[in-house]
Amino acid sequence: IMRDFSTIRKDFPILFQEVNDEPLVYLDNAATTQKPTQVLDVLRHYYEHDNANVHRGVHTLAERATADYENSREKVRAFINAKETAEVLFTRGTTTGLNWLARSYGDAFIKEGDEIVISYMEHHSNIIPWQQLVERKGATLRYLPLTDEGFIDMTAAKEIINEKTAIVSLAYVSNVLGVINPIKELAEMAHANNAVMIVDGAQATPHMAVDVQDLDADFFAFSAHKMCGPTGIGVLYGKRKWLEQMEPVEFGGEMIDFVNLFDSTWKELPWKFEAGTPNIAGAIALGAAVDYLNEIGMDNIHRYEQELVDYVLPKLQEIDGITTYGPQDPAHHTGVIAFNLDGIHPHDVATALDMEGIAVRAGHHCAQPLMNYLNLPATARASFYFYNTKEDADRLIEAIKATKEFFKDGAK
Ligand code: C6P
Repeated sequence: IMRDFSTIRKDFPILFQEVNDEPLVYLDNAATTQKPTQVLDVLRHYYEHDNANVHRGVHTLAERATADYENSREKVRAFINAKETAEVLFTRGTTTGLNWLARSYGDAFIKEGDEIVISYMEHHSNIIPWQQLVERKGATLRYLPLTDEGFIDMTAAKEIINEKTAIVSLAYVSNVLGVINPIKELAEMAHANNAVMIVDGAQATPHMAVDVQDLDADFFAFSAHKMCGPTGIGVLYGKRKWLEQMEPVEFGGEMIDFVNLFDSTWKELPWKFEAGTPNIAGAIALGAAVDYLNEIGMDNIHRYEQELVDYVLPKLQEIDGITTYGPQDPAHHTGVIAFNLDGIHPHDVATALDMEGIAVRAGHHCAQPLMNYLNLPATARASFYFYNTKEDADRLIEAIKATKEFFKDGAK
């Protein structure tokens, strides 16, 4: 049975507070989501009952911690439909996953003259590791252009992804434009040119069902904190055939098999990549977040968020002097909505909204190349999750209207 979205808020105690004497409306979910009691309880239970280091002790607590940690890996495997748990690496988050790839896959496979293809809508985490890699290797970084509504220009993509391409690395969902990129089709284009497809799943995994095999992604990175889990834990999925050929990025305890004086050997997958004491509690809580999301159902979450967008985007577009970025048709827009108000700096918009208890982000959203591409210094951004409601949307609309009035009067 489907959970009733109107009662789901009860799972998130943090939402029931006042900010600046107004009930909080949290619309900064693309930055990080809130955590339900179901996840917080697991975190607390772990530290109160099972806390021990993993993979080392023979004592009971260590066995429990290890079993829970590895059980969580299995939950994540099923959640993204990876073939085997050996392909699921725990990281600190999306940024760590992409950096590991640039170091490990990049060092092993990228040669001078190779081309790495990203797009203008990428987050800095999916730009800078590649800038650094091409500099080390004498390779070239290329950018896929976007259409006016923020879609990847697929005609240009057909030319830019070619026999020189070694890596295509793209966001599944943009953290600014709210578009979903056609990763499956782009993966086919990459593979037709013997390139690997890397997916930045940070803004997709929390909001829709992900199937890494169906996408035919070679690698897929995401963060727990954007999907009801804690900060400091994330996942890098990779096909076994690549992970086996790659060297670990970090070395030390937990990841070794034998250590001699002058050389060492590594454990098998996935542990060879997980040096040092991992974020055990975080991984277990991520497993709890996966359970929680599964109970609601990723398809239900996707559908519900789409209903919110169908409701709020047209109302936003009706406001005089507003510009919303990304697709103008709500059917093609996710719950990440960047916007600007004529003549008011986005930071002032965010501050004014905060005075009304509404949390949105303002700035470049870690996507400066995109801001330059769109000729914008910054935007405000409201981003929705499944615990937001139409009432939250109404509060946002009213507060934006009030902000406009305030600045209009203030300017007189
Ligand atoms: N975007 C936002 O407010 P980390 O920080 O490693 O968990 O995730 C990085 C990251 C990578 N790719 C995309 C598409 C992202 O949106 C993010 C994080 C947040 O938009 C914080 S900058």
